[in-house]
Amino acid sequence: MIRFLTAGESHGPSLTAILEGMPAGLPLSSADIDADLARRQQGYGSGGRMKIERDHARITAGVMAGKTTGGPIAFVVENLDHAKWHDRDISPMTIPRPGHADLTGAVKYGYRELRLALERASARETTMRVAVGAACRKLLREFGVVVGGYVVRIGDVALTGDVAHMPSNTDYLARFQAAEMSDVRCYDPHAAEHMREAIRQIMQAKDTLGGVIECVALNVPPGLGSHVHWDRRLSARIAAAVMSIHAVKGVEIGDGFAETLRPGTQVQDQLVLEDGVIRPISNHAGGLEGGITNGAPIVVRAALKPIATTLNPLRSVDLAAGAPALTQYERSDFCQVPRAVPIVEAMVCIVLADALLEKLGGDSIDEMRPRFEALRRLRLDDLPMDNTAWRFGYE
Ligand code: EPS
Repeated sequence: MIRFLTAGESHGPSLTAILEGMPAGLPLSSADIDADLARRQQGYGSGGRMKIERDHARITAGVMAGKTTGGPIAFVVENLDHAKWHDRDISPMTIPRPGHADLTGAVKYGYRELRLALERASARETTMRVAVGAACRKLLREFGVVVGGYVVRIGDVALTGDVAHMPSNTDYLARFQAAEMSDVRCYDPHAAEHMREAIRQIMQAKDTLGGVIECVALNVPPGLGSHVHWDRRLSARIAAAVMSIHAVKGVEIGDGFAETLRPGTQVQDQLVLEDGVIRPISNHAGGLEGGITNGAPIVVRAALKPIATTLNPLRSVDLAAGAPALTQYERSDFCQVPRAVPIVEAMVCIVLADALLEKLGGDSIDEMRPRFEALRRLRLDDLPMDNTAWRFGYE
């Protein structure tokens, strides 16, 4: 339902995105988009580029008189740094940085200069993911869905939560708000202090540090996604979308890998009936069972590796000289994890908006609204069981 493309190089004149499939009648302005773009620019451990850019999305199609028309929406963000690159003579880059797309991009496209790979592979592209995600976030908000996130690990400094405690929506909203006040986007001030120190030390050591981000979607109705095909499972769609973010090397849903440490009876979310509504007593599944939303908060974690560009050089090969060489430094972040929180949120918003549109259909917000109200929930009344025997057979 929702499709998008981005175009643009890190130091080219501008970045572009086209978002297709948004229903008509959604109020949308560049201020909605810019708020998330600004969040993507902030975070301790950023490199010098963020001091240069003031990312602003110009909406050049698909929104008229303040509302979406149903046509493709186009966003343009200028690269202010382009002024310094325009018509500049470039000394050839021939030493690939391990972990970046320099070498693989050259193998794939036959580049005779590695900067061509760098320019498009740069995480600068995530600006447009965030722009598209902000529009999808606006759609989700119309239906009460809230998506937020925070950092739960930087290097070996982890936020240790109480696993037995199931956070309420209020707890999650408080976490989102507190994380936004922190320059490492961690809601716990004590852990944030240690994370900050770990980033400070890594900058001093001329190295880089990765971490883990947790993203949570609240008030998602049950019944989005499907168990019937691999590519309709919402868990798989979320994982693929988050995995597509630069430097993400792992994605977990709910307790993820930790579920393998416990027996089944301690992993499944047991059900109780309260006032005619079926409720799980825990949320180890992270809001998804059988690839379908179950109405509980969707909890997604993304593991980001440390950025590949390091001030301390790494061993590589000069492809022009055909000899061993050390990497040369390109301006970069030291720890991108705090800045990447809105990027993970954006990809989750895009997938959830897509799944909501798939479930509801409709070309306008007005068409979607009554269909949303009529969705089956976890009320016993919504789930009438025939309670009659039937013969298992096909003809
Ligand atoms: C980024 C812009 C880039 C990098 C960074 C993210 O700008 P520049 O190369 O001019 O400094 O700072 O990209 C990477 C760290 C990377 O490895 O691709 C941005 O806008 O987020």
